[in-house]
Amino acid sequence: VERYNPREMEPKWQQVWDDARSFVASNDDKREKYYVLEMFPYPSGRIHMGHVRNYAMGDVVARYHRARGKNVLHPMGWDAFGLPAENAAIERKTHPGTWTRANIAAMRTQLKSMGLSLDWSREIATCEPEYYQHQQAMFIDMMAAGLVTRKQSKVNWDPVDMTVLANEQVIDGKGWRSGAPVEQRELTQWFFKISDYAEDLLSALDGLTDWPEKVRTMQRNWIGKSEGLRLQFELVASDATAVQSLEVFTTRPDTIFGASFLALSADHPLTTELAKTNAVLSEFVAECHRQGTATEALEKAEKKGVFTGLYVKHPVLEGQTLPVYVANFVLMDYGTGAIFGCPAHDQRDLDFARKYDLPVIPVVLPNGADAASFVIGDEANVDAGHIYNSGFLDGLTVDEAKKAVAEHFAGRTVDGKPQGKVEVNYRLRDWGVSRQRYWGCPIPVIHCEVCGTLPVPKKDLPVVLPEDVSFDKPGNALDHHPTWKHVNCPQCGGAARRETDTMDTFVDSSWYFARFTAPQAETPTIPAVADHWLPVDQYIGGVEHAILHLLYSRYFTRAMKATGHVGLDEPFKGLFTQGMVTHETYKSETGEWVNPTEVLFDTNGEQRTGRHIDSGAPITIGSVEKMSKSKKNVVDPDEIVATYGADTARWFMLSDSPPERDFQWTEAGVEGASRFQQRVWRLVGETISLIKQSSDIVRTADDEEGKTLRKIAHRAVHSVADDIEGLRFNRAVAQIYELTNALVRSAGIASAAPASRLDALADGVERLIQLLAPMMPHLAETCWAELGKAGLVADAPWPEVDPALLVDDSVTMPIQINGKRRGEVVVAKGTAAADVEKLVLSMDEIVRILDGKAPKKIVIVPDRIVNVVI
Ligand code: ANZ
Ligand code: ZN
Repeated sequence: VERYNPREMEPKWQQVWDDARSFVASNDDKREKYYVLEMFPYPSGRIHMGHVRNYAMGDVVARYHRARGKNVLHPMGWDAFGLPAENAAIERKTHPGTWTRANIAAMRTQLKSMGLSLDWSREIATCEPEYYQHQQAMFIDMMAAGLVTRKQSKVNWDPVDMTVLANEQVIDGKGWRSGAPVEQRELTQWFFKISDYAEDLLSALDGLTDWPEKVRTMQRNWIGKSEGLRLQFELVASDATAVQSLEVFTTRPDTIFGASFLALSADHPLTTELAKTNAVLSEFVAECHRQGTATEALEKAEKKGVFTGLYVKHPVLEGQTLPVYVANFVLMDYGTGAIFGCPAHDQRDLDFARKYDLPVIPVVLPNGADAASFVIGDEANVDAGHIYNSGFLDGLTVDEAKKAVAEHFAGRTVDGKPQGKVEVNYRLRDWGVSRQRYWGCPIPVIHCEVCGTLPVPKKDLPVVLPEDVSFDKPGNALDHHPTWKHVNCPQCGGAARRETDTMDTFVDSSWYFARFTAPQAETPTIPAVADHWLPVDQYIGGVEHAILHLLYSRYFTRAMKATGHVGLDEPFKGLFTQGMVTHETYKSETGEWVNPTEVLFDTNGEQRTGRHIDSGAPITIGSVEKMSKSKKNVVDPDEIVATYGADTARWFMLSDSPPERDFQWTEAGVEGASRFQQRVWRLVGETISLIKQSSDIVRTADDEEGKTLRKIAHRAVHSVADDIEGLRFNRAVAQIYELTNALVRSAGIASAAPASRLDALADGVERLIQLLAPMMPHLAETCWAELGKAGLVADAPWPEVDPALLVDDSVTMPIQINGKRRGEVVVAKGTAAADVEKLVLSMDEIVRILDGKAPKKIVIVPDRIVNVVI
């Protein structure tokens, strides 16, 4: 048989599917719907192996459910706005749009070469007005519904990129792209009031049972609900201020007897007041501002503070006072911007107390610990236990004490306010969506000095980005544009100014899955159509989006519901987060990273060494790392497709390690996948020639061999379906390998009794091709045609399974000849030794080994093993 040639067959089938519109989904199809979606790519220029893995998985799911008779929606688009386009424009002196659209074209070609069953008729790019005008319309609807607000807010300002950064874009106090130290600035920003939905977003997580628990936990922590107490502390009268009380928020009122100080945020109103006359304090406030508000930075920074000179009365210890500090780890926009510190039971408070020599009073005794000998060292004790050193709380559990303290303070007042008030707090902040960048969706708002801030009338949408922009000056090119922002006020007609902020690109990706349901509609969605397709049944993507993208999408879907664009809350029913693609790393003698294609390997026993392909210089083989340009350990999908074909790349990607784990790309692995492809091809060829040779033979019922093969095939169909539904692709692959082995063995012996075996073989091979079709679709299509089957395997229904054949009533018995394993035989459970003997002696392999001689002895342990001595 000729070798299978993927380079020839893959483009051919891609064209056939395209012409047949095989993967175009109809909005009015009566069959059950199935919506599978992979997170759409950012058009950076080229697809990488992470994309290949992501899309290969999604494609298996899509093709499988199509075979299962469902109306499958599997679309693709581009997350096309964002900073890299602007940076590229500056570097290459092109327009961000030119760069982005060229990248999209290149990546589309790459994706098409993978043979993905995508409905390209629904393709969208978020940078096109056809898309973002609807986002602008929804922004206006959200303004009208009170979901949007504009407020002054402290922002992380990147002085190099000249833009606001989200907290998670600040790493170690530096901008994630520029690496420049981030500054704090007060800016008026647009916000989506996501915090109004905090409780709903939290409680609905319980219903998302098809999501990884890990992701749900991350979202819970991000929303960060805490139940606590607002506590009033009475200030000891002072000349420095007229303020008489301070309010703190605590989640640990049970530790009140362990309090040793109060701390205010640098932005607390009292701090601001005191700093006016206190130079040390005002310098410290400035230092806090330089430090930033990113959670990560705060946690790492040394805990520091300044004593204000003020004291408060201890609320439960008559006659005692607590000093009031300003501390860098207290945030203004959480709780009340003030805390009481209990060093024994909070790590930050402990670090602070050690630095400023404040008392450390343990009040929670861990279960099993001894009160006399228990001490706090460098680690605060945050474990459960019983309260002690605490007057009326002694002996209570932490939870009991929390209640008791709340009750104790409930009836009292300080400074005319209730001394204690139970309160629920969320860590989730409102979503700041303003970005001072050009390449984003313009916020559709006009500022008029007379009428105020007004939405752009819908009839004037879209607010299109101007084409003629220059990036000579840093900052927002929209703001620098000579004419764009000047506009007449829609209300009074006077001179007004457009909003020049654009939306965070996370907004673009918060509803694209809904747009795919009606991508050409003149409204953002056609609600009935969106509600038909949504939720996405299976969403697949990287775990790096576990928090923001998924939370924003969940919020935005709620906002779309509130404004009548969809009728549901949760956009993604099933979520799967795949692991990363990794590769060995290589370094030259001079310590430079070397790409895998430049390395040749020598193996000497266990030892594997590398040398440079051109110079022969030794190369050090390093650790396995996530593929990254900086370490040069990337493998280019294009090269793999050109060398081995898309099916091989897909098969290898699916074959190894559970899909949620990291996947190590190896040259040996892809070679193995390629050999498997040829093996299937040969099997199909042999089967066809067997069928041809025996066309005049009258077929009879299956013999034992045939029966066994049928069972193996039916079982494979059953388990592969099960594994694909459970997204255990590596196990599905293993099942297919096993079936292939059985079929190859069977083909080798089928000629011995074609009348009673060929049917089972042919049927098994046909099933194999169908099982392969979601994973190696081009090879499957080629084999399907070769086998003379009508139509496309892409359209063929998933093979039926005969439940009777799934019952496990057979056993595999190894055959040993002179103590060496030489084969195996599958028989019905409990088959008598004499019958097994007959079967074994009739097997082709055994006949060949015996070479006409009779065996000296045969020992058979029923259901276990066959021993032949010759
Ligand atoms: C006293 C106390 C004693 C606290 C103790 C903790 C342990 P979660 O649970 O994350 O909501 N806190 C309150 N407001 C703060 C702010 N604006 N900036 C920084 N820290 C603040 O955290 C609530 C706890 O974090 C509160 O409970 C408070 O410290 C601190 F053994 O009060 B606790
Ligand atoms: Zn006006």
